[in-house]
This record gives sequence, structure tokens and C-alpha cells, in this order.
Amino acid sequence: MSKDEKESLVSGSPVPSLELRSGNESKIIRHEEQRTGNRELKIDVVIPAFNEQESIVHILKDMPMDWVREVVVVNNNSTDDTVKRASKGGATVLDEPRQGYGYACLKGIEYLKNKTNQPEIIVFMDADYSDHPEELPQVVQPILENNMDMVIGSRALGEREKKSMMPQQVFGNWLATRLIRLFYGAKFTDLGPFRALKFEKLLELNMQDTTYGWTVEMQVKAAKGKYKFCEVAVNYRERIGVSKVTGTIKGTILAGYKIIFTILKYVFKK
Ligand SMILES: Nc1nc2c(ncn2[C@@H]2O[C@H](COP(=O)(O)OP(=O)(O)O)[C@@H](O)[C@H]2O)c(=O)[nH]1
Ligand SMILES: [Mg+2]
Repeated sequence: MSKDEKESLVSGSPVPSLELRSGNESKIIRHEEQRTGNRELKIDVVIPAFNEQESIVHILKDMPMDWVREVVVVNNNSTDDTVKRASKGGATVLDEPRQGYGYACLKGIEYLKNKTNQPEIIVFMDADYSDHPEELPQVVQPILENNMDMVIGSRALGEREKKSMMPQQVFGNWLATRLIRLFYGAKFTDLGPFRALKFEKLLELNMQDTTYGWTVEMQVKAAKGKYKFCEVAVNYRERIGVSKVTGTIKGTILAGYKIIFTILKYVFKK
């Protein structure tokens, strides 16, 4: 897709048609229909959040709600105003008392699974306003147009603001993606949090990780399962608020260890 085409999608200019496959069915949904809110396109967003009262407001404000059916913010024991503000911003707020990024994502999935009307596509993004919610159409587009099972928003391919990623994070992602290439033959450039999957394919992955190994487990299992996946460039900016993972020594060590461990674990595991 050219840059102009991408920009036209984000700014909402109509594109002729999008093809959405669900199960064996293949139906054509006209772009304008999504925009007029007939809600035929069932895209739900899950955002794990831990003390993100400032950023969550911006995220919800920028969320392209003509594409999204429901935004689910999973709160992990926040002690600030995250819950109140997320709820005021129109999100469904769930509480997950067990601390951990993976626990929060699992809670969001469980909630969507129990809906009578499950989503066709699930999108994950972080709560710190580093991701650009308005880029959601680009991230889901390969599922709609090319029948991909999973799309990773790659910060390595996109533009990163200077202080948006710590050097150890850039190196860690490079190393992890090299290892995935080596052990699984799958080419990724990032383990970024902004990603989209067909919901049924996500359920098939049977995700287990409860903390920092979440994103890499998903990619490794998708590679092993021969999923159709691709990456799209996403931009990344300096977060609002305080980093809980790579901004702390403990978080960096734990995340690094967990990511490498997860990559190796699934080489041998069925
Ligand atoms: N649910 C949940 N989310 C968390 C936890 N720690 C961090 N997060 C969220 O995970 C995302 C990434 O964390 P962040 O602090 O930005 O880490 P960084 O991007 O590595 O600096 C943000 O949306 C956080 O709110 C946690 O223990 N539980
Ligand atoms: Mg962050």
C-alpha cells in the first residue's frame, strides 16, 4: 500500500470495498457502510492498563470508533483514576486483580469470548499512548484485504520518536526477532504491542503467558501453527506517564529473561 493510500485510510476517505472472510463465508463490506456505523465489522480492542490515567484519555479520544465496536480496558490494580477516566471515555472497564500484562490480556479475551456476539477481529494496544490508535485501520487492513490471520504493528519499520524506546528495548527486540527467525524460520522485526488477529485464530493459539512473554508467545505460536501473518509499519511516540517495564531495571531484566525463555520453550514444546 502506498503512503498516500495509507493516509487516505487514516483520514477516512472512502476506499472502494473491503473483503472480510469469516469462516467459509466471504462477504464484501463497503467501506462507507462501516463508516456510517452499521457495525457489520466486528472489531474489538483490548488495552491492558496499569496506572495510565493521563494517557488513557488520549487513546480513547483518538480511537477510530467508526472501525471499532468495543474498547475493553483491563485494569490491573491501578491506584489512580484510570478506571474512572476509561469508563468516562466510553470503554468497557474490567478488573484483573492478578498483576501482569498477560493476565490482563487473558481477562479481556475471556470477556470477548463470552459475548453472544464475538468479535471477528481483536486488536491489542498499550495504554501509555505510545501507539497511535488512529493507525488501527492500517493494522487490520491485511486481515480484511489479504486474509491474514495476524498482523504485527512494527515499530522497527515505522517512525519512532527519539525517547520512545530505550536502547535495551531496541536491542532486545532485535535479538528476540533474530532468535525467532533462527528457531522458527519466521521473519518479524518487532514484538510490538499494537497488533490484530482474527479472533478465532487467537483462541486457537491458547495463550498462556501471564506477564512479559505475552507478545512473543503469540508470535512464536503463530509461526509454529503456520499462521498467515505480516507486519505493518506503525509509529511510536514517547509515552505519557511512567514506564513500568523497560523504564525500570527490574522490568527490563524480567522482560528480557521471560522473552528469551519463551522463545526457547516453544522450540521443544508441542
Ligand atoms: N495490566 C497490566 N498492564 C501493565 C502492567 N505493567 C504495565 N502494563 C501496561 O503495559 C503497557 C506497557 O507498559 P509500559 O510501562 O509502557 O512498558 P514499556 O513500554 O516497556 O516502557 C502499558 O499499557 C502499561 O499500562 C501490569 O502489571 N498489568
Ligand atoms: Mg510503553
